[in-house]
Amino acid sequence: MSLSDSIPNNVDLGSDRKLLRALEKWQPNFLSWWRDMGPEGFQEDQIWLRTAISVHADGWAHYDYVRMPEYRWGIFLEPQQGDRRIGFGDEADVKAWDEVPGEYRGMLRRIIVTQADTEPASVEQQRLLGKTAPSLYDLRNLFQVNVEEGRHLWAMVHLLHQYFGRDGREEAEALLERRSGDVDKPRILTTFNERTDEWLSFFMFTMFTDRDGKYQLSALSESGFDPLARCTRFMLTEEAFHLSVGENGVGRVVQRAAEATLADPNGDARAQGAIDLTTIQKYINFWFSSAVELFGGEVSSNAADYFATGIKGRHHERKKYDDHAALRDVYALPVVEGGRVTTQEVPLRNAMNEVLRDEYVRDCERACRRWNQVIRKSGLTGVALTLPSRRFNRSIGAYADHCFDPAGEIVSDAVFTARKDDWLPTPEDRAYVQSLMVPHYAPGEFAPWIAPPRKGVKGRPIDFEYAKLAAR
Ligand code: BYC
Ligand code: FE
Ligand code: FE
Repeated sequence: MSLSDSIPNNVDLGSDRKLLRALEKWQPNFLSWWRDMGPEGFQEDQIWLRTAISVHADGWAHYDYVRMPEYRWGIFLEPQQGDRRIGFGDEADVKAWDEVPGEYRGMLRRIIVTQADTEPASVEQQRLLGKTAPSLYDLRNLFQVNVEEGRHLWAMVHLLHQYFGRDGREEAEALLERRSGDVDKPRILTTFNERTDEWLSFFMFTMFTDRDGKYQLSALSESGFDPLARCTRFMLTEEAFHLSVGENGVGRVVQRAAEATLADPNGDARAQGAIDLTTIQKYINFWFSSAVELFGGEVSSNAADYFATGIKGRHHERKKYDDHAALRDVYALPVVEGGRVTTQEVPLRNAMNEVLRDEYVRDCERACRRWNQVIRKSGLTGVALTLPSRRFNRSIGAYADHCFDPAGEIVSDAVFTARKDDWLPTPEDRAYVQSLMVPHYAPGEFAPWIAPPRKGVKGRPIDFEYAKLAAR
């Protein structure tokens, strides 16, 4: 890879003049999008960031101060493995594709565009958060996530440019034209149009929504389209950090909530300037139910087609499964019949969205157990956080036409409406959380609603100057 290239890469861009020119034409549009829609008010400041400069274990995490518009967004793919075979579906064991097979072009383009669209969307959703960062440490983590989502956009745009010709280039332009939350040109998936303009939602988003990203990327990293597999595999190494920001961030808010509840004579965390566990639970209910939608319908012929064609596999398809055809088995799916929940057997291939959602839910349950450990350690007893049922508060898929309580039991519309404010954040809850959003920019200082992390970034102390901010 050559760092002197205008676009850092390990895909030998220099030898493909046409592709390089196309990407160099897209680059100023990306930068102009970044200036308009990236972190507002911090573009000139020096932020201590990690930059990927190669895919090797020692090279992909290079830390230094940079101004974000000067971040080196590069194109990196995991190296090609000699003779890679398609891992699943009807063409299992056939040689993996280095080019897009004509008959799957539409499907592949659609998946890549959907994946790509989420990356800039999240940057747009988070663009105002720097103004209210609870600490320099958190500010730096936010911007690290943002520049890496920008790099993920680059990674997907490279695939569109290299493998999809003219319509790929058009899709790449359109990715810079849609806007999160815009009524006329919204982002593709609903969650990416939700407001994420305070930090509790940011931590929930990186916990729950980025985690959907992990499982979607993992499924794509099994793809028979080798460039997509190699590209998403490298994205996953960066994604791990986003997930830790979310999981630890929620954990730190939970820790403060528990400590404040204990410290207050009336057990009122809000009176101590913290966020109460009841409100945190409602945010979990909201963001978890929003993120589980991202896996698509429980019964999906799209998912069956993606699997059959070898485009999108299961999480750890090669490592974890023996039967890569998935034609014999069925999936026992809870469905509503005659007003109650019963089980229906669905051919496994049609249930692939649900199989992936199962992995995701298990991972979220693990995180929730960790947060409950934080509560127990604080000494607070008799309270615990729970994940809602995946049936709760759905508007896509098999459960969308019915109301469920957080435990997953069917309830009437009237009961749901009556209890909604107990289950989901109210305008008053949101206003309270918003009222706490006051910036803390002195090194080592933290907002009173969040506990400091256990350790800093890359061996640096917690009070390290993670950003050199101009006076403001
Ligand atoms: N919102 O067969 P169905 C990330 C549509 S996050 C709106 O049930 P399918 C990140 C669907 O398109 C990961 N529409 O679903 C995180 C279809 O439309 P048509 C992003 C939705 O196709 C944080 C219809 O409903 N990556 O990386 O099997 C920060 C029926 O579809 C939604 C991917 O998603 C929805 N939630 O699965 C930064 C991977 N769900 O055909 C980044 C790529 C479904 O009726 N995407 N629909 O017009 C996919 O693999 C699939 O498109 C989905 C949907 C899993 C999303
Ligand atoms: Fe991403
Ligand atoms: Fe991410």
